[in-house]
Amino acid sequence: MNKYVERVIDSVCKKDADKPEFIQAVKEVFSSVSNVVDAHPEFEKVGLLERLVEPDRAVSFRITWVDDTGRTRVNRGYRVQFNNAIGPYKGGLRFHPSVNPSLMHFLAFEQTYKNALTGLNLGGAKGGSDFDPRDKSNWEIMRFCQAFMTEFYRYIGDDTDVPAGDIGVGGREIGYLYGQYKRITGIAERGVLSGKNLSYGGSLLRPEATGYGAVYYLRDMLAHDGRELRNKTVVLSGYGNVSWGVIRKLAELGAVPLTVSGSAGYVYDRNGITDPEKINYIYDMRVNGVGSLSDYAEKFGAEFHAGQKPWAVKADIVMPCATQNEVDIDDAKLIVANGTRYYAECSNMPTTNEAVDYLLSNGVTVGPAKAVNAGGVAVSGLEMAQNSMRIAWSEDKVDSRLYDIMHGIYTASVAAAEEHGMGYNLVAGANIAGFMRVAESMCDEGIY
Ligand code: 2IT
Repeated sequence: MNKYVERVIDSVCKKDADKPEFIQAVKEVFSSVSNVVDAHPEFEKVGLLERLVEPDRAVSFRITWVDDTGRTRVNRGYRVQFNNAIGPYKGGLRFHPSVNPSLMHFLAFEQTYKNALTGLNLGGAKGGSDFDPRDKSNWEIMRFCQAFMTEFYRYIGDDTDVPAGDIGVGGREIGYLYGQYKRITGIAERGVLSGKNLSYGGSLLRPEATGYGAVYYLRDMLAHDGRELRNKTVVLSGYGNVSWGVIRKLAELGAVPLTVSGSAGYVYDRNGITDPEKINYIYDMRVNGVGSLSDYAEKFGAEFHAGQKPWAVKADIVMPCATQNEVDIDDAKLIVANGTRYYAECSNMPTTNEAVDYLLSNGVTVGPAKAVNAGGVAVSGLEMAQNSMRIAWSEDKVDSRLYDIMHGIYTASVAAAEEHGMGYNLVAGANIAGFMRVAESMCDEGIY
């Protein structure tokens, strides 16, 4: 590996020893760009890599709110503004008990390269809170969002930093956050948040965009080998927004999604999760909190496997859609043993580095998260564009732009890996293509 790359990775391992997810992400990106750094000795002169592993700023703040019983509750909020070389900071907010500084650092770093890959002018950030929305009432969610924004408003703006949703943050939460932002600032600045509902400036297809984009990318992965999605079986995890969009598009294109999962276990539906009744059931579970995965199994004659992940189920394609590090080396061995040929990461860093290496060295085509799931933030970028022009595009227009962006990411990744002597490698290609865009902008903008 390039000596400069090695040195910077070593320094991150020391300086950020308390941030394991961040270290994992830095190693993944930087090991892909070693050949690129060899070819650009000027990067070391301007301290490019040292600057790329230090966020512009990371804030944490107290969020105080009152629950339905009148008790005062305190949570911690975060925003890591990692890099704005190519545009305003952009990235989701996650409300989940697992949120901590390591996860925020990693997600904001990852977002920087993902956003660069879209070809839009978006910098990288991530934020959220350790707040657990699961057992909260609607009014508790509203008061929490208002309390969050009461501190958070000072860090964001439509040309500064534009948050959106992520795990635990959807249209309802974005609405409450936006309402509070407007109340504090007195400005109907719609472009300050994306993922808004349609009623006040959201974009058509933003809710579907991450899942649809992932399937467009997957289609290119298969087309590379002259294959089609029709009748291919797919194992996926999660039952959230990403899984929902993936399942809808797979069903539309004639593929057969077999599984969904949650913390309680997974459902294996041999007949395929393809009819609207099944898909709507899963949607209602998440958005309206009705039903459960075990009830799904009973209602639709499927199997429920309590306490397990779905990776033992045999399928042509695997698409993790739930959360970070949900596929480890033992899971990767199951996936290879099942004869799976295509693996598309839909959640952020679902696979440990060791598991990715195992899949790649066993001939599985791996689509990396920062490319596969970039459709969500891409349509957030399109939402910002519509807001700034004060118009709303048709669904067809958004969908065709989304398709073009995903296809562009795929072709740019293939070309970048080829160009740097790494063959057909979508993981390395995405890292190189995203990295080069950020690196070039940073070199153009001077040392700071
Ligand atoms: O991980 C992600 O890319 C997101 N949660 C979406 C971010 C966005 O700004 O739409």
